[in-house]
Amino acid sequence: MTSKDRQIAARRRPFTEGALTTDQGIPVDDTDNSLRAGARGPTLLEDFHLREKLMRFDHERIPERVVHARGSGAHGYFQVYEPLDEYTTADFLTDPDARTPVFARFSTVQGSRGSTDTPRDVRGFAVKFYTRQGNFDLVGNNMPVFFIQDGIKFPDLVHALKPEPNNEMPQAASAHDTFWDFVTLQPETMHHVIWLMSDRALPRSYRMMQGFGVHTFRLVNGHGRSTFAKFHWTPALGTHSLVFDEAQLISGRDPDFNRRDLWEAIEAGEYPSWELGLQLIPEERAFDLEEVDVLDPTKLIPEELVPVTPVGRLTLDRNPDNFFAETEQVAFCVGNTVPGIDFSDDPLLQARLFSYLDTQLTRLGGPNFAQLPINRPLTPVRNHQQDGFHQDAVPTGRTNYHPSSLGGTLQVGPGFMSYPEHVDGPKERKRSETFADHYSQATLFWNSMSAWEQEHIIAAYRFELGKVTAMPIRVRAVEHLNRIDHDLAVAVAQGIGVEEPVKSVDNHGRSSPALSQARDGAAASPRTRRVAVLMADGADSRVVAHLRDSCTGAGTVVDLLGVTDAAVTTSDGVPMEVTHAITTTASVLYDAVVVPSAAADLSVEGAAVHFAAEAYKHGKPVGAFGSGLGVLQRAQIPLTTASSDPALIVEEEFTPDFPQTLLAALASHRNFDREVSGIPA
Ligand code: HDE
Repeated sequence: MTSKDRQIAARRRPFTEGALTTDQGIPVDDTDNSLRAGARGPTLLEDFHLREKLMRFDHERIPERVVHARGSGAHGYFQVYEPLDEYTTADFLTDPDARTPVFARFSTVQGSRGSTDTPRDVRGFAVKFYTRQGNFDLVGNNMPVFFIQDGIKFPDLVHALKPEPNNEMPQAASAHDTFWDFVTLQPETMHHVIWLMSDRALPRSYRMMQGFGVHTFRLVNGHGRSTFAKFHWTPALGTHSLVFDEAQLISGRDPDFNRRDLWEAIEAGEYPSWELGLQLIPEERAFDLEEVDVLDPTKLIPEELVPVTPVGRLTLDRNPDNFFAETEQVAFCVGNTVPGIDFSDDPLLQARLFSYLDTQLTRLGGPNFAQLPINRPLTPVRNHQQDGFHQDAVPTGRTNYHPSSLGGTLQVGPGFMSYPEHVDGPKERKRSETFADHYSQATLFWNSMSAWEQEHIIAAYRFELGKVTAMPIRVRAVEHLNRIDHDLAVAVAQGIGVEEPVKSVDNHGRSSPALSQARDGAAASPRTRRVAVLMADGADSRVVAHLRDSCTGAGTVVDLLGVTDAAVTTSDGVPMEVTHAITTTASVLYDAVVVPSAAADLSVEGAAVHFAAEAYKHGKPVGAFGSGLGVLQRAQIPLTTASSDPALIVEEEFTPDFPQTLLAALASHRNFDREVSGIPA
């Protein structure tokens, strides 16, 4: 057949159903070769497929979020336990049969979209509820307070926190001069800063962190009665953190650590869930809360003062189909609210009501972003909004205004009604005196920490301030710490070359036990925790299988790691596949490590010894039996402390109790007391 005949035959072929097309729907015969004048000749401008393909590629990026750029999302649902009509008319909070679809996005704050998941940072916890009355967005964080009291300071805060403008360093880190310069000049930040220095800034998993609406909101019931409310999310798996050394190592080993964790858990059917709780404060009580103005977002209301009432459950059960279309394009807005949920006069919240709607104009390229599938409410949208970039709908008819007598009039009301709060006051740029105390709650937080949590906080301040080059900033920071707690200030000063301060204020001595993560152990479970089993030739296949099955039976993930990727030859000669070679992974990607007995001596393998030593240093459960003990000895793990260390499980030979003890240790997360007894993380 000549080339002309081949052309004719090809032209006569019917188009293939489902074949690749251009954006205009034209089927394409070749997407691998551009149109050229001869096989070795120049490319022709006429090639519309090439031009379109490159044009689309050239414009794939949109501006990343100015804060919270790096995030991961998932779909799920929310269900309220009991009707909350006493407090609100919000449909999704009053009908226990309503299973409200949601999309949640978790994020870091400082870093760019491609930065690591595990910096020391606040985490965003934003949930879009697609309710039967329209979208309600709860755009919160994993810490219950915020740095500043007035939204007008937000650009200053974020400029100081982000990489410095002259050299765009450091990425995703608050440990630099401009951040500490700003916060030490703006003492209202001190409470949030101590949270940032705590392990709360290093969540083990998005599935294991709390969420908070931060501001006081207002619930309004059918009689028009308003109750102030604070929103709390409590994770079913308990609240757990990494240690800082580990978090930094993970940044190199797996920068997608939290993203992968969320994705894999959902893929495995281990659906993360959180209980929604409310702190409900009748308006009349709002002014007698000791030392707390409910409008001040740098303060929390201690749970001991106003308990958290559990009201419903959020479950995430579906990963996005497309990261960009859903996780990147989702547009949260604090102002997206439904009848029955209203705002308070918190000046930070008020500023946010502007900022979120505004930022999407640039980020999503115009005013029609609510039409994107992920942002669309489930309820019909009817209004006279017109035109603009990316208008997706085709409005019909002549009347695009209200009122009209030419037909097409839309009914208005009943609908969202703002709470008729009485306001009266002179126009002034002034903060309330009830916002003036910047230290008492930082002290409350410090007093509420366990010994190991306090150690971690001191180490974090030392690390962060140790990176600050301007000595006066370090000195100022110590002065502030001295007003929080003298011992804390002295411990930090000693680590950063600053003179120890003289005690100036007495610690008020109050604490709020609910703030400590050490208290959370009871809620913990080994489910979805990751166990590394370090394998060597000659391991007993039945013992390893028993160990693995007991652990997976309790919902943990077990990886068998070999010295290489090759299968291990077990004692009965049967090959046993390994998941990875030890050298392609790291202890920081696991929650526990076990070294079973084997004929081959694993203690001569540096990578295995390092693996066990590092896991031990990070407070993780470490177990071994038989010859596996040699690895722990070589790692200089003090085996004699096993009787007082529930996370150090060592046995001369494997017993059926071994997996149970390991699982119990995993459920308790870590043994951080190891560090207090002299081995710092
Ligand atoms: Fe945000 N914040 N914020 N913020 N924020 C944004 O909105 C802003 C604040 C929070 O996963 C931006 O769509 C101002 C507090 C989360 O998409 C922007 C102020 C809390 C997310 C913005 C605050 C938050 C954002 C950037 C002070 C916890 C990520 C991109 C007045 C209660 C949402 C965007 C997502 C994102 C402004 C303070 C949480 C610029 C002006 C307090 C979880 O609009």
